[in-house]
Amino acid sequence: MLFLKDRGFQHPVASEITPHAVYEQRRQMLRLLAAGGGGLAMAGWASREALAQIPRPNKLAALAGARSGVAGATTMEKLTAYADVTTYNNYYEFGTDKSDPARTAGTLKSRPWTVAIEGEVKKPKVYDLDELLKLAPMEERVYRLRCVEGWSMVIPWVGYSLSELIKRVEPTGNAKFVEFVTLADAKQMPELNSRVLAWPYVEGLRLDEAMNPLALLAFGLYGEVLPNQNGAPLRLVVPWKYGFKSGKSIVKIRFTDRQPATSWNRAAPSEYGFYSNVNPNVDHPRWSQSKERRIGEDGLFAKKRATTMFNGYEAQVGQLYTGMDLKRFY
Ligand SMILES: Nc1nc2c(c(=O)[nH]1)N[C@H]1C(S)=C(S)[C@@H](COP(=O)(O)O)O[C@H]1N2
Ligand SMILES: [Mo]
Repeated sequence: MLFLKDRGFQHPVASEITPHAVYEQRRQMLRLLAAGGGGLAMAGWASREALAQIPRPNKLAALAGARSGVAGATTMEKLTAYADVTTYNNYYEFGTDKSDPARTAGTLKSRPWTVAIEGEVKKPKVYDLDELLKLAPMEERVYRLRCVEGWSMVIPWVGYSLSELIKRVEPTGNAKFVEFVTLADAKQMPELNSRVLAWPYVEGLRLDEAMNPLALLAFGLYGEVLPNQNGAPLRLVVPWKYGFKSGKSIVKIRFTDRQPATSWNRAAPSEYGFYSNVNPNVDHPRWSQSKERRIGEDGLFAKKRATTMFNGYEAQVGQLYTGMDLKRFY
């Protein structure tokens, strides 16, 4: 704070600062730095303080993460407000309206929790959540999340690369795909009796996609454990793919030699393929994918943003798809 003052920045008195406002202020500084506005001392301050100290909304248990060293893992774009991240959700097990999960997911029991690792691995194992929380150092990653419906958010996740877990269970030579199975319990999830999707919600990745360091096993956001509606206690975040590839509340990870049958692909195969990479050049059969609405920017004069190839992560993941026809493998 003092530092900001010394540099002549305007800021409110401490008592008026919400954690989110402090966070935004620090990020503003980082953007200035990135634009060449600061010196070396500032850069040191920035990396030590600004991204590693995550102000919390003070609702849930703290879960801190150090700034990630993974290339491309932290966008400097403005964060989507915590209130939006936690009240505008897709979690169909808790209702299909965006506002449903925040209201109804209180019944999700996120502890005790286990994740079974099965299939083509040398070390199959049922991990307890506490073991997973200590498996690798927690990192903060600020990812864009782009839903296939045409909206996006910028969210500071806390977690570590999925590859950390994959390395430890040692996939066999037959492992070509990874299947993610999420919780399906009618006692905890009000919509499980509905036929919207085939439960459990299943998603999948090719093994090399799952090994890409950007594929994140997330346990928290905004410096706290995940709210239930965002997929407590752990979920996947695959930032270069449409949001539905990022399964919430994962209970099983299965390594297979065959491409998994995923829930959305089974529900509407012509609309939702296995790959589902964000691609402004391949439209959804019923709507364009070339633009997106950033949640929180939906005022009267807000312009839609251009959707970018692989959601802006092309430098990091483009090589995974060399030679593939992305219109065919949508
Ligand atoms: N189990 C489960 N995971 C899910 C979904 C779901 O309905 N059930 N919805 C997906 C979709 S469509 C999106 S856009 C993201 C939304 O994540 P968020 O609510 O944390 O922004 O979660 C994905 N993961
Ligand atoms: Mo989505």
